[in-house]
Amino acid sequence: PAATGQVPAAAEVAEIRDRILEKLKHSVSKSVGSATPHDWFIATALSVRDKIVESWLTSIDTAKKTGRKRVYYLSLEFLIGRLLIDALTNMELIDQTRAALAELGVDLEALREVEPDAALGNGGLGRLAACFMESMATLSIAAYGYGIRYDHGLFRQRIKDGRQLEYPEDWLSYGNPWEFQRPELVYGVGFSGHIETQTLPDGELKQVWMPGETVQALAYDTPIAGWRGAHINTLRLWAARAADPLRLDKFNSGDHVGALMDQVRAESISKVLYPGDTSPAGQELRLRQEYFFASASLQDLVRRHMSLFGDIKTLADKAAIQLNDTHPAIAVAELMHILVDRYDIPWNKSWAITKATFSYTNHTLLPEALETWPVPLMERLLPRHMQIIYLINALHLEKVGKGPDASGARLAALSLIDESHGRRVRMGHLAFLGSHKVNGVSALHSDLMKTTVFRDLESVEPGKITNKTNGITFRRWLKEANPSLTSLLTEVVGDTLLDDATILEKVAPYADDSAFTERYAAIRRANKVALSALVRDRIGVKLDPDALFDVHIKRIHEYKRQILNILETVAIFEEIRAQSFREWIPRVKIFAGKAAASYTTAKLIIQLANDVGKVVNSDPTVRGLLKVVFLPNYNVSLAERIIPAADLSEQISTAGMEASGTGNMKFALNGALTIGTLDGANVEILEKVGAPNIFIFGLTADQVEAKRTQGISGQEAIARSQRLSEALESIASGVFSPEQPDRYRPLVDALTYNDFFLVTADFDSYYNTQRDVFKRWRDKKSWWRSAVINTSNMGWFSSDRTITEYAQEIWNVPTTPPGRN
Ligand code: 26M
Repeated sequence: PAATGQVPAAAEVAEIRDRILEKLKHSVSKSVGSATPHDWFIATALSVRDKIVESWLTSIDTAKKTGRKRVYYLSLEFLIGRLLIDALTNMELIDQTRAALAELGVDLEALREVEPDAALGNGGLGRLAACFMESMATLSIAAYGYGIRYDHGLFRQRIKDGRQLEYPEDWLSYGNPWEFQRPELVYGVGFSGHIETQTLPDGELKQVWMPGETVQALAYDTPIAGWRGAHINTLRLWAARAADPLRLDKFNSGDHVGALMDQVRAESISKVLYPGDTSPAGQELRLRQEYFFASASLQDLVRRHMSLFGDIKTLADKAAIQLNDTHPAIAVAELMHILVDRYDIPWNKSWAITKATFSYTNHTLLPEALETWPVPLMERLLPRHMQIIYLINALHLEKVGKGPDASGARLAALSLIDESHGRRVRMGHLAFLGSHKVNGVSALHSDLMKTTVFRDLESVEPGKITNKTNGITFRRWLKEANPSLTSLLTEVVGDTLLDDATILEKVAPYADDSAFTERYAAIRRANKVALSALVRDRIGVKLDPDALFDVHIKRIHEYKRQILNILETVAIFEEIRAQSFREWIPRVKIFAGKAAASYTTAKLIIQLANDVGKVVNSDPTVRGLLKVVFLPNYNVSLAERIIPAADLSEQISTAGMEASGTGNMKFALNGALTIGTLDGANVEILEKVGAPNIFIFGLTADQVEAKRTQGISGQEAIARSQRLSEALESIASGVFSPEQPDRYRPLVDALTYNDFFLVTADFDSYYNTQRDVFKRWRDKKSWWRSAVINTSNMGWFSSDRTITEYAQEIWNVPTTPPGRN
C-alpha cells in the first residue's frame, strides 16, 4: 500500500470505492443520491471494519494456537475519541480511501467530523488506556481491554454567559459501526444477599454467597487495530441489563411501576460515566459499576483460561491483569472469591495466584482522589468480599505485626481499613497487597509514591514499586493529528518512523538547517490558520496566525493552576494598556477544559477565563496584541486540532501534584516549547530536550513540601510583587465582572489567605519566564531550532516504549515490534 503523499494505485482505489458503495446500499440502505455525510461515514467505517475483522480473527486464532499469555487491561475509562481516521491509518488505507471517496464526490475530512467522539473517560487516565490499547496491538501483545459501555460518556460542555453548562453526551444515538454485540456472552453479577456456611464432606467449612440481586453483563467488542494492521486486539465493554427484564410476575400482578424499577436499577449501572477526575463521589452506584465490570471481566477471563488450559492453578502463567488505578481494585477480592469459593483452592495458594496475576498502576497522589469505601456499604453490597478483605487484612497485619517496628500507628497506616473517619476500606492498599508490581507513571511520581501514600507498604515489600513513565501513540498524536509535519519528518528519517519512534533523533541535525526549519515553521503556520478558522466558527473570535499561540488545555483543576496563567494574562493586559506604545509580542492565550460539575472553584476559574477574554478581546488599546479564548467542549478531537497549532505548551502544575501528564508529550512532539514546572513527566522531557529548549520555572516538589510546612498564606508573596497585587486587585474589584464586582472575591481570598497550590509563590518566577519566552520568540531562528530539537528528542515518549517496559518488567509477555512485512 502507498504511504501518505503517494498516489494510490487505481485498481485498489476502485476496489475500495466499490466496497463503500456496496456497504452504502446493503448495510446503510441508501442510494448515492440520498446519502448524508453520516451515511457515507457508516459505509466507509463498515468497509474498513471488514478488513480489520479479517486480521482480527487471525490474531485471535494465533493467540489460541500458540497458547500465549494474555494481558488484561482493566479500566473504568477508555477515552478513545474518533476511530475512522485511526482505523484507516493503521490499516494503511487512508490515501486509497480518500481517493475512492473523492471519486464519489465525498470529502474524507467531512466524514471525519461527523463521527462522535467515544468519550468514555475523564482525562489523562482514560486517554492513557486508549494509547496503551493501540500500542499493545501494535506490539502484537495478546491483550484485552475491559471496561464499561456507558450509554453516556463525559458530559458535553457549553459556555453560556461565560459559565460552564453540562449537557448529556449521546455518542450511541446514531449507532456505533465499530462494535459487535456478543449476545452469547452474558454473565450474571451478584449483589447483596447473605452468606451461608456449608460443611464439606471432609468437615471443612465453606462460605457460599447467595446474592440477593443479579444483574446481567452483556459483552460489546470493538476491534483495536495496531499499526500496519498486523495484529488486532479486543476492547470488551460491558453493558448492564436486568436479569429478568420484564419481571412478568410483577407486571401481571398489576405492579407495572415495580416491574420497571428493577430494570431501571440494573441498567443504571452502565448509564453514565462518573465525571470526576479526582475526587470520588463515594456513591453506591459507583461501587456497583466497579464491581459489575470487575466481576464480568474476571468471569470472562477465567472462562477463557479454563477452556484453553483447563487448570485454574496456571492462571498467573497465562494471564496478567493490570489495574488502571484503584477503580477495578475490587477484582483482587473477586479473584480470591472465585479461587477459594468456586474452585476450592486453599487460601494461601489462592493468594499466591492472585498476587502473581495482578499489578496496579497509581495515577495520582492527591489525598482526595484515594478511593475508600465505607465498611457498612461494602458489607451490604458485597458481603462475601468484605469477609475476604477482612481475612486478607488479618493475615497481612499478623505478618507485619511480628516486625520489630510494629507500633500501633504503623499498623493503623498499614491496615486495609482506615479507622480515622468512620471505618473505610482503602482500595489503594487492596490493590497494592494483591499485586506483584505497583507502578507510578513518571520518575518523580514513582519516587513520591515511596515517600508518601505507600511509604509503609513499600517498607513491607521493598522493590515492589517501580516506574513506568507514560507515553502516547505517535500514530494518533503525530500522523493523524499532524499529517504534514509527519510527511516532513519521514522525508528525513524514512517511513519507518511510526515503527520505531526513536529514529526521530535523526531529525536533530536539521535544527540548524534553515531550509528545513522554514518548512517546519510553514507547517505550523498552516495549522494555526486552520485552528483560527475553527475558533472563528465556534466562538466568533478572530485570531492572528502570526501571534504566539500559548495553549493551556486539560481538565480544570486548582492543582493544574489555570489561574496562574490567567493572572499573567491580566498582568500583561494591564501593562499593554499602560504602555501601549511599547513593542508587544502579539499573543493568543488558548484555554480549554472541563470542570467536574460539582467543583465550584473550577467552574469559577472557567468563568474567569471567559470574563477576562471578553474584556481583553474588546479593549481598543490592546489592538489585538492579546487575545484570550476559551474553547468549549474540550475532547480528544479538539486536542487533535489544537496541539499541532500550539507554539507554547502550558504545563504549570504545582510541583509534586501532576503524576505525569501526557498532553505535555503531545505538544513537545509536535514542536511546541514547554513552559512548565519540575513536575511529573516534565522532568523527563527536560532531560531529553535539554535546558535551553524548555522553559522551567517555579518551586520544586521538595520546595513545595518545605514551603507548605511554613504556611500557605499568599500575603507575603503578594506584598512583594506589585504586578501580582495589581492583577489580583483588578480581578477582585470587578474589572472583568462589572455586572457583579465581587464575583471573584472567593478566588482572590483563597489565593491571599489559603494558597495551597502556591500560585502566589510561583507567580514572579512564571511571569519572568514568560518574558524569556517573549525574548526567544523574537529570535525566530533560535525558536524554531528549539522546536525541532523538541520533536527530535520525543521518540522515547512513544507508548510503544512504555508498553514494552510493562511487557518485559511486569507482565512477562513477548512483544513483536511492527515493521514492513
Ligand atoms: C474516581 C472515583 C469516582 C469518579 C471518578 C474517579 C476518578 C476518575 C479518573 C479519579 C481519578 C481519575 O483520573 C485521574 C487521572 O486522570 N490521573 C492522571 O493520569 C494520567 C495518566 O497516568 C497522568 O498523566 C496525569 O498526570 C494524572 O493526573
